[in-house]
Formats: sequence, structure tokens, C-alpha cells
Amino acid sequence: MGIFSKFVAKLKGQSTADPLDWKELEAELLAADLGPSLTAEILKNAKDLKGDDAAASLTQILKSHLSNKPRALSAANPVNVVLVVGVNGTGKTTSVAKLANHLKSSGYSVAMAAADTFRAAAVDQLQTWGQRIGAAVIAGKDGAEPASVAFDAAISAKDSGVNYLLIDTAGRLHNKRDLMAELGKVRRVVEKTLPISEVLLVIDATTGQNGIAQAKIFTEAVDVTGLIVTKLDGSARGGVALAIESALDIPIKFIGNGEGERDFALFDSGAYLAGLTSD
Ligand SMILES: Nc1nc2c(ncn2[C@@H]2O[C@H](COP(=O)(O)OP(=O)(O)O)[C@@H](O)[C@H]2O)c(=O)[nH]1
Ligand SMILES: [Mg+2]
Repeated sequence: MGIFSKFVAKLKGQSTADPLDWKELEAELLAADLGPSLTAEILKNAKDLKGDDAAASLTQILKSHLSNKPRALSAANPVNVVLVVGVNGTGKTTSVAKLANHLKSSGYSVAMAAADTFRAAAVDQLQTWGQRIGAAVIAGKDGAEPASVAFDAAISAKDSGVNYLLIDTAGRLHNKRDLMAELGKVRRVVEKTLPISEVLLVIDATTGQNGIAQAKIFTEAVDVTGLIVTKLDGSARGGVALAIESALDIPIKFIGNGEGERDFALFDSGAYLAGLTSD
């Protein structure tokens, strides 16, 4: 049942909603992680809703809070470089592997670069994934700089002519200036060889409003083209995707809903909206 289902059901056949129903809806939207400002905005717009077409009108209102930018992953270049960024623990490395698996299943050739060189375990983690899903991993020697791994990976991807190069990065969130410098350096060295097609920001759905605040720092530091929202299997809060897009105006391109390589899907905005109001 969607977060708006009960409300829509109550409105059926009524000329207007009861004040008590508005209070209840407000509490439900906040509990669903829509955040105070989006909740207030939706409630304001929803005050005009009545009767049998409430679900359709509400869907229109909710849709206006989603991004209009394209959701499909860029395939414009001979080698498409995808930089994956985000806070530690959000699911970057896992998502790089899942995306590689998804692209391979769609018939593309893929390589992954282990540019989180700050933790040795992060390189091992990506290499283990590479073996599991059968995709090449480009890693540096111990203590290599992220930018040098990314530089080598771009040259290797161009030479081998893979369709996609996915670059895993470190998620150290110190301050905006350091983050900008670090990601800017990775971007510049890659761009000596290949253009960057996408920068995907990974957000952990279970962190709610706090995750959105952290994500904003990344969007200010680097030009993010799309989002991957992970751990939707662990989040009972169906509103989080809407809250994220409304706050950032960046399209969610993929979602993660488990720890396995197949627990990954394109974000279907139509189905998502329908799910919010259907029973
Ligand atoms: N339940 C669930 N766990 C996830 C998902 N994505 C990642 N994880 C787990 O989250 C933890 C951190 O993931 P990792 O990829 O290492 O995050 P990173 O630090 O951003 O690279 C790992 O235990 C993953 O298995 C997801 O969609 N659902
Ligand atoms: Mg990682």
C-alpha cells in the first residue's frame, strides 16, 4: 500500500477532506521521510483535491516534484566513463559491481577501476566482485593515488575499447573544498584520455533526510548527472525517492534493493508514482 493510498480512499465520494485527515496525512508523509518542506508543499497543493479523481490529480502533483531530466544511462561515447561518488558505506563499490553486471547483461563490455585506494579492502572488494561477475578490474599498486589509478584505467579502457569504464571512488567526506579538489583531480586526469559521460551519486535510502543533506555537498563539489538510491530493501519509507529528487532535482537512474548483483534495477518513475497512491 502506498503512502497516499489511505488518504485517496477516504476522499472517494467526498467533496473535501476532513481536517483530521489532513493531520493524519501530514504525520504519514513525515514518517515516510518526505521531509518538512516537501510535506508542507504537497499538503498545500493537495487541499484542492476532492472526489473520485483525487488519485489522478495527486499523481500529477507528485510528478511535478520528480526530475524531468533523462533517466537512461548515457551511451553517447565509444567508451562511456561513469564516475561513481558518494559517502562511505552508502554502497558505491557494490553499486559499481551491480551496474557492471547490469550492463554486461545488456550486451555491453565493461571494465571497473578501483580508485578508492585509501582502504586496501576496497580494492580487494572490487576485485572479488570482478571475478564473480566476470568483469575486468583495473587497480593500482599499494598506496597508489586515486587519480593515478583513474588515469591508467582511462588509457586501458581506450586501448581495449570497452563500452563502459566504471570508476569506484573513495567517499571521504571532509569538507567541500577537499572533496572538490580530489574529485576534480580524478576528473581532469581521466579527461586527458576520455570524456566523462556520467557522474553517479550513491545515496543510502535508510539515512533519509541526513543522506540528502550529505548528497547536497557532493552535488556542489562535482557535476552529478544521476543518482543511485541503495538499500531500498531496508527502508520502509516509500517517500524517500520523491524527497531525494525534489531536493536535488537530479534523476534517480538506478535503485539497489539488496546485497546481490541482481538486486538492482532501473528506476521506473511511472511505476513508483502509481505505487504511492494505489492500494
Ligand atoms: N541491503 C542492502 N545492502 C546494500 C545495498 N547496497 C550496498 N549494500 C551493503 O552496504 C554495505 C556498504 O556497501 P559498499 O559498496 O562497500 O559501500 P561504499 O563504502 O560506498 O563502497 C555493504 O555491506 C553492502 O553489501 C542494498 O541495495 N541493499
Ligand atoms: Mg567502497
